[in-house]
Amino acid sequence: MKILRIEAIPYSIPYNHALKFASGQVTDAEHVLVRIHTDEGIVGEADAPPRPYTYGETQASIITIIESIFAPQIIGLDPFDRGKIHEIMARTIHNQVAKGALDIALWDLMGKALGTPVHKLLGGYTDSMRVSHMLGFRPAQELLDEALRFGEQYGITTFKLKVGRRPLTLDIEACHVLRAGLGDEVELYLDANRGWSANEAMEVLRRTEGLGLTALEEPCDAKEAMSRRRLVENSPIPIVGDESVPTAGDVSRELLSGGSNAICIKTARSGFTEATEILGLCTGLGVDVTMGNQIDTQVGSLATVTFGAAHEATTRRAGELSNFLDMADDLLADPIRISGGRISVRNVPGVGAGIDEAKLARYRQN
Ligand code: MUC
Ligand code: MG
Repeated sequence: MKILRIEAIPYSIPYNHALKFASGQVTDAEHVLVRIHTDEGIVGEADAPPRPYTYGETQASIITIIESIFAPQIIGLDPFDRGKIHEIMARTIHNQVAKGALDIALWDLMGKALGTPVHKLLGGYTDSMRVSHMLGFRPAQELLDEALRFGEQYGITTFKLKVGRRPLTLDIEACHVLRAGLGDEVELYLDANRGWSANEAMEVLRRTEGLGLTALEEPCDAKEAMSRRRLVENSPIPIVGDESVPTAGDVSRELLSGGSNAICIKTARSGFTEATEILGLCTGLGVDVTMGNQIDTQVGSLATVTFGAAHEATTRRAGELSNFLDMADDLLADPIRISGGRISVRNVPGVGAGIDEAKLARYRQN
């Protein structure tokens, strides 16, 4: 089998309300649908969500890097020869989301060619994941209302609260209001997207002591190495590396330097191949992992659950799988359902992200 053509299709779907966090906000899913076509008519697909405030990639940069750098070198290769394709992609640094989408599209292709679901190819540990929902910046009472609604409607009992605001009291109050309103059984953890200094993060941890928060993600920039290490050493809860660890090399640097003691894996920026390397590093070292959300569509969320459900270590914690619920529409022909707080993998060949072509035609931008 040979790769004939690679498409990078820009599309835009609005959000019902903006998702705001310390490093930016999202009002529209201006993403890129990547399609790898083969001479046997099998097509592999994946979603690429540009996050300029996180990785520096834009919709235009993802399309350009795929069309002008990667596609000319990859066309003609056998999609099963992933080692060759990864060697080509590694010659260009960064561009993690573009590379991640190409990798997932290759796995989708292989699954389709083998007539096997990709969650089975990756590990086949289980067939669903518990869902964690990410709450963006909002006044405390609105956050509580949203969490209660998601609990009632979808059975979700784990929430990640976006923090990193100043004054610190905004987020401290939100933590107290959520804990009081949701009760002790609900899991709550925080993600500051580098919004604070390490010392500010320490203060927040002191002033939320006793609330049973289970983790704090990217409290400050990991480049502030000394203060970050001091925070990790003194924090009673895990300090999770997210945007500081898109590659396996970044993970080893942050773990070895003491910048993080838990790791967020995101398939959107690591694909399935590098996510597997990262998972191996973490399980080998005894480091906890979470399956994170790159503010994914349903196509991206399906990729996350496909990887997450395939391994035991990634199912210990709830995966961040539900932010597509904030979108006005999506591309999947058969929408994801959240039931009893869980999302299931798809037992069809590939990843199972069948695209509704009419919707793609409506939202595509070229
Ligand atoms: C997250 O976990 O940080 C916000 C920015 C980004 O790149 O991902 C999201 C969620
Ligand atoms: Mg994060």
